[in-house]
Amino acid sequence: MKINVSDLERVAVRPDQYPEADKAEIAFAGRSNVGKSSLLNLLTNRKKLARVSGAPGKTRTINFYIINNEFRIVDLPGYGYAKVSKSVSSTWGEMVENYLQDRKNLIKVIQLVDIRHAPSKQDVQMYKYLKFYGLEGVIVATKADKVSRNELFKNISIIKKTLGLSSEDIIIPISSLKKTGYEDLLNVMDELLEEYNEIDKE
Ligand SMILES: Nc1nc2c(ncn2[C@@H]2O[C@H](COP(=O)(O)OP(=O)(O)O)[C@@H](O)[C@H]2O)c(=O)[nH]1
Ligand SMILES: [Mg+2]
Repeated sequence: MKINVSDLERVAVRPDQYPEADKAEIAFAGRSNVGKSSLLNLLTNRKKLARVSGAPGKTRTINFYIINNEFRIVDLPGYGYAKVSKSVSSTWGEMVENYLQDRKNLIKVIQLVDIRHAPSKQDVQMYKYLKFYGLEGVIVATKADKVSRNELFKNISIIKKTLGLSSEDIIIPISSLKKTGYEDLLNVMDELLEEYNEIDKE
């Protein structure tokens, strides 16, 4: 798959603000600062589609990007930023939960984790949560340029173990800085969309 056209279609905090559920959606989730915006920009080949931030915790909305006029990439607000207040973090939970639990056209949530660190408690919680909704199974290990080749294999096995990945789950190391690994993710997304369209036809 090649992404030729992409645009921010909608910014939402409540379900009544979501765009119509007429197109397949693939969402991206991960803690603040994991590299979600950078990855979206890499996939869409746009420098400033999603805002890359040095200060974590800025995105508190669900952003819907329309891709090739065919499907959507949905940027979920980042979790796990220490400095947010209790009320902000409960809004976060409600916002994400609302979206995940009854979005009919949501086909998968790509979960991002930093390749340098063992997944946090919240990463593990997120994986379990996605599993509950049947949306788990594709993990991106971000910032792959920050580790050596040896470390890469070692850290991937730590990530698999800590999250409790199954043998069918896919984990893809990507560097947005070096622009490596993203073709594998685009292929996975392509397959997911094909599956969805096949089911749709039946
Ligand atoms: N070295 C390196 N830094 C990255 C990579 N991806 C993101 N970053 C940096 O990590 C920080 C957070 O990135 P951002 O995309 O805004 O993360 P988000 O909060 O998850 O959307 C920024 O300083 C980015 O430049 C990567 O692949 N390699
Ligand atoms: Mg971001």
